[in-house]
Amino acid sequence: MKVLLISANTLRIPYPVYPLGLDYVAGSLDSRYQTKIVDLNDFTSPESLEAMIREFSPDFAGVSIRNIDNTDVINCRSFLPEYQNLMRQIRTNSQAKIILGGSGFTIFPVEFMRELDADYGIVGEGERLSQLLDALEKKADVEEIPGVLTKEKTDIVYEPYSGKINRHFDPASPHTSFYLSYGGMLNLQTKRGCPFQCSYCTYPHIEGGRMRFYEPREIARNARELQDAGAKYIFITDSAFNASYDHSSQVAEAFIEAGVSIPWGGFFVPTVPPADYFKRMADAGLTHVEFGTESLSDTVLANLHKPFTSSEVFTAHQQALDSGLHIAHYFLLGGPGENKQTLQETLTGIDNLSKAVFFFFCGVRIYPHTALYDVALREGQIAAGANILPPVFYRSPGITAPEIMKMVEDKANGRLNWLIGAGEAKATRILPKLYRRGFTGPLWEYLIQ
Ligand code: B12
Ligand code: SF4
Repeated sequence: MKVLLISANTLRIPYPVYPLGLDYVAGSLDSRYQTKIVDLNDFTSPESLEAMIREFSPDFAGVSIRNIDNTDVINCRSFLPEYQNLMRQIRTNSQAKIILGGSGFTIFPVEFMRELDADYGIVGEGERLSQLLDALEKKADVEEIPGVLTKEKTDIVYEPYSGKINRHFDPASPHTSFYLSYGGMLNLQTKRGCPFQCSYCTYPHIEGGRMRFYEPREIARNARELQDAGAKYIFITDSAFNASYDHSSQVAEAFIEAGVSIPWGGFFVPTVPPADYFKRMADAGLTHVEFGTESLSDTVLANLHKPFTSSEVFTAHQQALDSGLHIAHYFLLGGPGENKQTLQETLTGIDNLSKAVFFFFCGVRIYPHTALYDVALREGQIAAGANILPPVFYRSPGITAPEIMKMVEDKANGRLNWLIGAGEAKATRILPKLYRRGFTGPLWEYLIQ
């Protein structure tokens, strides 16, 4: 049996992202299957992709759907037409049964099954592919497998995967070379799940609300593999790396023991860390901290169900700064309770966050399975059962999106370290040039003033 796993994500903003999920999917399949991972970033023309599909002649094609759109309220771009095109290419060049999966798919499984007319889908963790293929081979009932969808079965059983999780990383694969030559960034997961319940966030739904940790020494071994393959930077993809201070500290210690010497970064919650936490992280190679701050108004933070207040943000920021780290804060403006006054509190509060980059998203996307979805439903902003695959953003009665933009732009006053929207314009202009010149890592630190 031949299984072709395709990463369909060609977005290069802010930089191309190594398809980590497919390493795990491939790692779950045993040697009975001839498995090949391909990445659309690696193909220079549609013809070369089609020729590869014909030549490999897969029995099954697993398509990884990561991004739905760029989640930019101002300049929104959907990737659905590209996925539809890929489906046509697979269908016309092979007899493969097509199986969808990935984080974007997991948010809107029924919608994607319909829009892409796929044969099967797997919601959540792709390790279940081996169970699905097994069942198909034995002509058993696939609908019994949690997370599996068919053309007929559209009700979904969400259940975290409890079997063995194994990453298959191939340093010699063509797509690994692509990422090494374009920014040098590879990625790593240290656990799955987020224990917090921020009202707008999809992560606990995608990965589960309970943290499931990988063994720190095993993660450090994986990190060494990436380093030995030539990675110049590692992004830790956990929903929030410091959601467990214990586990993240153990990972950092294991990095030191394993001789991981390349820089790394990830998403952090701006809660107050234990003494010396950031210092110990920096000793283990952490260079970039990306805080999911969202607001500096305590009213808005409470409405978004964030697990911290603004004063904790200032403390966490200072400790990271004192440890010599590069810091970015993400802001999500326009949620429930946002008005001119709360926005002003946020913009004024930013004056206390020295030497950082600020990413502003001026509209909160409504996703299913979130508390915000229920708020929007109650407020009549969306109708029950409405198709929200084309993005719908929450509208705060207290302020409009153009008013938010104007206030942020006025305060930004052209400063380079204030990036509004997905930052596509600035990123498209600057980043590819720097990567071509051999710069590596996320590079936003160059914007810090
Ligand atoms: C880390 C991360 C980032 C980092 C990535 C850094 C890096 N070098 O890796 C950064 C900050 C750069 C980033 C940027 C963006 N991101 Co992001 N990101 C994530 C995050 C938190 C984790 C992704 C990840 O790697 N997970 C770990 C791997 C192992 O899991 P996985 O890929 O999901 O794979 C598992 C399953 O999905 C499944 N699976 C995957 N593929 C397949 C295929 C098959 C066939 C099957 C059966 C199963 C399967 O099995 C895997 C193993 O269990 C997710 C949220 C989340 N918690 O999932 C958002 C997420 C993927 N990002 C999202 C978005 C929108 C973006 C941006 C477009 C934001 C922006 N406007 O700039 C950019 C796009 C960047 C790009 N070039 O694609 C969205 C995508 C959905 C959507 N709304 O469109 C997500 C889901 C968050 C959200 N808002 O809901 N992101
Ligand atoms: S926003 Fe961050 S901390 Fe909150 S639920 Fe999502 S991943 Fe967890």
